[in-house]
Amino acid sequence: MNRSKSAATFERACRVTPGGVNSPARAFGAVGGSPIVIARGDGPYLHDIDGNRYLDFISSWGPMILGHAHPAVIEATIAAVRNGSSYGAPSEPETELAELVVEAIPSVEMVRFVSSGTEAAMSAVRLARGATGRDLIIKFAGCYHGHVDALLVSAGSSALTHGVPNSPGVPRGCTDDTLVLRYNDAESLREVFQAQGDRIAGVILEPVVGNMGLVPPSEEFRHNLRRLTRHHGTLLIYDEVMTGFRLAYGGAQELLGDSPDITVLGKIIGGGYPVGAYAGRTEIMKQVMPAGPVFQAGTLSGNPVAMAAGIATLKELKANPPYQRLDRMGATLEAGLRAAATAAGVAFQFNRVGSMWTLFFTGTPVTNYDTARTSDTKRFARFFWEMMDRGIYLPCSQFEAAFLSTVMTDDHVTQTIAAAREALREVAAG
Ligand code: KE4
Repeated sequence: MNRSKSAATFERACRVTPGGVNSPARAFGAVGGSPIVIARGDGPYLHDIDGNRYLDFISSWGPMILGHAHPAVIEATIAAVRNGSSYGAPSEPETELAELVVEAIPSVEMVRFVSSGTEAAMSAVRLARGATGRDLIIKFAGCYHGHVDALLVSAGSSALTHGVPNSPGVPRGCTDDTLVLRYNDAESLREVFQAQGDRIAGVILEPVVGNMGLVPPSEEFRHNLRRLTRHHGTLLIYDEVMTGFRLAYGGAQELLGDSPDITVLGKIIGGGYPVGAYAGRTEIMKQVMPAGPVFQAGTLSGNPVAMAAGIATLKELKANPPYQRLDRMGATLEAGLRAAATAAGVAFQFNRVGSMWTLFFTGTPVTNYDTARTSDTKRFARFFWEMMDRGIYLPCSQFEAAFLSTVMTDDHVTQTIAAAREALREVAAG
């Protein structure tokens, strides 16, 4: 495929933007080569500026569950923008979208909108600390909650590590009260709560992980999370930025039958526009200013155009729930990719929940960050480019989830399996 215009444009971008991108995940660092520059998206496809078309499994890292340029979202945002783009004052769409979220998620009675998942996760952590009067926060290695100082901590090799910043610019003081545990490790959870449960403000996790590649939670892990947090008065925070309205209309918590204290949202609730949210029971959310003392604010929070996109997206998902069909397509894709990897003779694992999936290049079952990191990332990079050259755009890292969208069809799944069969043969040949 000719990608010369992408390469030239990326070089230009590198002169005026760090790394040529506005978010590191897009820079193809994990797969090598030069990122493709997108001209437009339509339905299940992305088109680059060289005129190549790709079946899109990145889905903008999750938001585009309805595919690109969905007519209902276009119509809603054009109508909204004709009324102006930002008022700095309350508007009805904010309340309409909040009511849709409250109606969708039983554990949620109140919602505060912000402009990104990072902002939502940061605010949720501050709320947990403010509401409990405690400082300690638990997170899990391999889970990502945006670039929140307190959560940018390195994943230690042991079951429990004290937060050590994993980025320059994060002072040690920001992570001193962050504990990092191994995902799906109920034993270390029990030990930490036994030792210092009454000091822990909150536990934050991805209830189904997308950010180490797809990793589902074990029943034991989830049961202990809810039991221990409830017993010790710690707030359980489900970061559903990726899984919210993706795995079920009520998110991973609906699919799993869980009830966290605070839910963090983003991506799909903005329909491709900048929206994040944190939400929970009234007694907790009423701690947030101006109702309560916990400070949080934002110029473009509840932006009317972004709200219109979110409302159109949720109304479409509510009116025509795609989840069973997405799961069926996912199962067909899984069976096909498993067969292709087996036929090629490569060591692999395949993890999937609904429309989120990851093909790991390792012979070790992937249940946490340690096992995810046994993957052969060089093989993944080769697979990524072999698929790109066959018009299939996968997430550009072994440690990301791929997404099916509602505008994909069985033919798209068949096409993807056929491409993977050829690509995996090339990977196996080395
Ligand atoms: P944003 O600040 O990027 O809107 O959301 C941060 C965030 C929070 N929580 C979860 C579970 C997330 O997946 C994310 C962001 N996800 C990444 C993809 N792994 C976004 C891609 C990027 O950083 O460019």
